[in-house]
Amino acid sequence: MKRVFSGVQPTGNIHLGNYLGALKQFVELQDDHECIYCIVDMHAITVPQDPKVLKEHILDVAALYLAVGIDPKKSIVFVQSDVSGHAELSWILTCNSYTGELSRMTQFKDKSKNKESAPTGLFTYPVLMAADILLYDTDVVPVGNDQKQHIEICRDLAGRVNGKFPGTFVIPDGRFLKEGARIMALDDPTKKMSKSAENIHSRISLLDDPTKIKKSIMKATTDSDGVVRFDVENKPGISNLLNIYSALSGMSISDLENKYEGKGYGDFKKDLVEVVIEALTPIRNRYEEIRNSQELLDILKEGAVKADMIAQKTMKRVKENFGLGL
Ligand code: AQP
Repeated sequence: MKRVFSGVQPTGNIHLGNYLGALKQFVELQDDHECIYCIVDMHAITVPQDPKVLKEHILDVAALYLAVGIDPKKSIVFVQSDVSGHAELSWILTCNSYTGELSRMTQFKDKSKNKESAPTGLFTYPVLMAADILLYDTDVVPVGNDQKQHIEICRDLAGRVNGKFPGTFVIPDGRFLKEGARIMALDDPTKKMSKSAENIHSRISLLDDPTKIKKSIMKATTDSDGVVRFDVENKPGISNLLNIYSALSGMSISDLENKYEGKGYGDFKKDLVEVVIEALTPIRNRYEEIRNSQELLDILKEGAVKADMIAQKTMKRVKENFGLGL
């Protein structure tokens, strides 16, 4: 069985972008892959975090993993900082990375824009992400397509190390979906939907109640043309809503275009509100059941033990190949 690894940062509540770009794939892959899903809290501290809030967000993301359908009997679910191999391997990879390639990462450029100096952790974020993936001899990494560049640098780093020390790493492949691969912000469809954006109506979080969902969708930026048609270049707002509608309902974009031919954006948005509420209600209900349970803590504890066993095996091989330790 091929091994799958992926993670989500506990930087806020998971939104439709995270769900459609990444989590839906996590669930689909469980049946015929060996899956490892992580809550990447060490990535979260690349920007300042309130420790109490961070702790809550770790549990929120863990509960949402389970609520969307990740099954701890099939998949390993754990918190990144509970397995020390991530930080260890990250340092070894840092010593094999170059400032030039890291400066080209668009996520770093975006997050450090207009700052005279940026946190080093933000700069080396892709190296830690490469360590996360390579630590588990991962074959497949399901992510949204905003992460394409990070998967590429992970592959480059693994290939570079293997060039010096053959057989050190398995070279992973990214897995990107077509629909939902990149969900854009509702208030500005030129930017990706994000957990940390200030405007709460820029995103739909999986825990939003029906009133909030309705408000965010009805307020979503569209255009003045009034035709429901997929055209990312000229109609990014409507195209983004069509993407969401299609990914959640299973209807193709062209079927949706036909369905709303001659109808205005009002009708289209009203139906989309229903589709989103129907998809998210069971997730919210399941989340409420498990968020404060002992079961959740036990799953994370057990997951960390299992993940650590795999990580230690890899670290032994890596350290031996690099000539580290005794
Ligand atoms: N808008 C998006 N569309 C599709 N996929 C997305 N992902 C994130 N945003 C979108 C995918 O979700 C997974 C987890 O993302 P993450 O939390 O590790 O980091 P991120 O990409 O930085 O997500 P956010 O929501 O934008 O968080 P903040 O605001 O904290 O930076 C990844 O697979 C990602 O591709």
